[in-house]
Amino acid sequence: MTKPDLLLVADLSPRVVDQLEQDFTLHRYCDAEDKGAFLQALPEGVRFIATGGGTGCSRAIIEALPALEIISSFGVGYDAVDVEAAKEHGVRVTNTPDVLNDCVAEVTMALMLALAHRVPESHDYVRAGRWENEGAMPLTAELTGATVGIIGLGRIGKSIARLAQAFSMRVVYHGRSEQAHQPFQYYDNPVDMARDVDWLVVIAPSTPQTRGIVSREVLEALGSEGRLVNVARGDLVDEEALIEALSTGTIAGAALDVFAQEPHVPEALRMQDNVVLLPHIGSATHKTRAAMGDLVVKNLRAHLRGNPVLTPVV
Ligand code: 8YV
Repeated sequence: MTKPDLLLVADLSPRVVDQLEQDFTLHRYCDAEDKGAFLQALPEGVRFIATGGGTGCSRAIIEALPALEIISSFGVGYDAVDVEAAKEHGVRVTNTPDVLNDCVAEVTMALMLALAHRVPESHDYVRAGRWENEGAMPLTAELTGATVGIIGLGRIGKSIARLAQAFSMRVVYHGRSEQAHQPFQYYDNPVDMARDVDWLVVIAPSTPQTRGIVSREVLEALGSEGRLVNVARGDLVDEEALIEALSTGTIAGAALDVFAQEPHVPEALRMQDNVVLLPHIGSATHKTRAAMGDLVVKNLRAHLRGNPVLTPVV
């Protein structure tokens, strides 16, 4: 029996590709030099797409495939998938939620601990032999007893809240609306919340409503003892305003896993000494990436067999 055709829009891991090849004939759009010609040369009736959170799927691709039924996207964030186009054309979209909650929450705590205790600089200090020659490092901050304000108390936000509580932090949050049955104080306004917290953690999806939510005004409200952590998407933070706030001491520091133009990180941000910067590794462990990849495959197989998909967003 011939296998149905699947367009591989992002180059997913060998583990995912190997599994997909069992059920589908793969067309590697991700490797095509001339994308337009590649789409035109596809066999008729492509119903399946696999892609990744960073690459997503454009309207042009969706509209080039009139038989398209499902886009299975790797990653919980699906802001790079043109969801409006998918809806218009009756195409299902799935993502990979939940399986990455613990990992992203762990990386968030790693960022907070690294920034508070100046772990990267201290590590470099010892390795460079400076401890012996120059004496002790300056004193640092700690998490215990501090207040953390979470922007986006979703599934990952709640995992972060639990870990923060284990560090004896007070947790408050801002989101679209107040959630029933949460023990944490709610703020309907990010500026008011920023004013009251020591740490501001961003873990909301990128939507027209959240883009730029960490504005100049929010950074000013966070203040000279406040620290920003972003593990969501770079476009939630006004990066220009952040660079200025870090240079002028408007805030105490920032720990970032995500940036506006990945993998480009502006030099003015890289040169700050009050930052901890990671290359978008929030979910990048063997265990979590395997679980995310398996979910991409399970959604496609479920749809192929006429079963409900596991994690639909559209
Ligand atoms: C992935 C992410 O690194 O899940 C997400 O939304 O940002 C990360 O877990 C990314 O999606 C990889 O494509």
